[in-house]
Amino acid sequence: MVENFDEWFHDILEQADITDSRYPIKGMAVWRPYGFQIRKHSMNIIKKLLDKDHDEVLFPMLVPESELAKEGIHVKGFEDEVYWVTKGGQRELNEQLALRPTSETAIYPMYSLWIRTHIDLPIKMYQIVNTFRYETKHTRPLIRVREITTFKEAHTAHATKEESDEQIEDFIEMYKEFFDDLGIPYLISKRPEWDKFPGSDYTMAFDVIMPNGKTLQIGTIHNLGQTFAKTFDITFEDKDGEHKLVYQTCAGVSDRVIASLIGVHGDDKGLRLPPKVSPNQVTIIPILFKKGKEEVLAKCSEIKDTLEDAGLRVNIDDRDIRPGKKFNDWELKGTPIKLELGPRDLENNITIAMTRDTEEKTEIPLDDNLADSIIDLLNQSSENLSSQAWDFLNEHVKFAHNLDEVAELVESGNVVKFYWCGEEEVGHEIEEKTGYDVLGIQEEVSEGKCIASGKDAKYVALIAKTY
Ligand code: PR8
Repeated sequence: MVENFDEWFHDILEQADITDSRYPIKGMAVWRPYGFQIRKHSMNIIKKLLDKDHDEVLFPMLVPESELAKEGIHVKGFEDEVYWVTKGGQRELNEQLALRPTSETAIYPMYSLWIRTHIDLPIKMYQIVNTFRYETKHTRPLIRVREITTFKEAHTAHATKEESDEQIEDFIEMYKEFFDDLGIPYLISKRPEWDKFPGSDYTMAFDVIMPNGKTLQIGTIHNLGQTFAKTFDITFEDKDGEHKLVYQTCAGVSDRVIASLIGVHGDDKGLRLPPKVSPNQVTIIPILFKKGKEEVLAKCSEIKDTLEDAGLRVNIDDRDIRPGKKFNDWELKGTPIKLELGPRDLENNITIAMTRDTEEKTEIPLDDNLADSIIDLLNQSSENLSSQAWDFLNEHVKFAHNLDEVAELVESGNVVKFYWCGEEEVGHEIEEKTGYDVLGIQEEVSEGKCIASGKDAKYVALIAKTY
């Protein structure tokens, strides 16, 4: 899998019924039922986190050209990626309409209408929608798509700079909680100037290391300062009676969350899904013979009811095919626990639980503690997937003292930390010489020399091969 991760990833999406890329538009795929459920459970986690202090909204998908064009730097960043609607039926439109590549220019003109005084602040809103980006780099399902089907975007406005800085910290904590829940390990860094979100003051990003050593950006948090407030005239009357511009932030995750979930936990046999997002947390596989068939099936239903009453998602695979084939199928689909029940188990009043993460078999008595025993196994499975993934990430972050070492370490599948003077030109030089991308700054330092300029280092930064 590690040897050819991209092929593995492409195949598993089709084999495990996640998405179907045969849809006849490049960069746009269909979510199939199994994939849709993984997506739904994952989004429910982030929705729950956001619902604590954000309001969910829904803005139109089309943005008038005049609004999109207002913020110069922002539109420059997206001009090559926008899809345009130019006709309504046979008629040319008076003004062409953009399919939102992101929704700042749809949302902020309305913020300008809604925000009047300090009482209206802070505003914290989010939506989960599809956005469109005409990506020119090689498209890949879930990783680089032209229709981002699962775009969670949050947009906040505040009275003071301090509050907006706190909001950035809050988003970082929220994303940590979200990715921790999915067992997805991450590196957090401040993007270099040349890679920040168009129109932002600065960008904080979460990256994961995929099994082949390439990093994938899985979440971004942008401090927008007052740039958009100036452009869209978002002002409020403060307590002192003065009219002031708001400070803004926004934060986004995309389909890449699902890509990383699949990538970091999967193995040669297929998916390994964390119980929280697995469509089925327990799959019951009856072992049927002519004799005792009805009794076994009845017991399977009873077990299903018991586990469902305890709040678990359970299915019975009673397809008329060999049990071996069922085990393989559910291994591929990554169901966390398979429960096997045959006539002999029924006689002994036990079931055999097989956990996908460890591939261990445990005999579980069919008594009043059944649900508790299963829940224990599921919790262990979550923890185990998460700790395996974190171990992998931690083992693949190395420190390099010179550019040769950077190349050596990145080529053997690592993300590399290095001392950097922080100068933009030197950053570009490092990227050009190595052919890799500077992810961002991890921490400020007062020791060490820059690996490219030899000047005093200001930062420890990260460099990697990226998606
Ligand atoms: C914003 N505005 O838009 P961002 N396929 C899959 N995922 C993608 C793609 C793509 N083609 N392009 C970007 N992403 C801000 C924040 C509202 C919300 C992912 O930010 O441009 C990025 O990796 O950084 C990122 O995690 C997220 O979408 C937000 O995109």
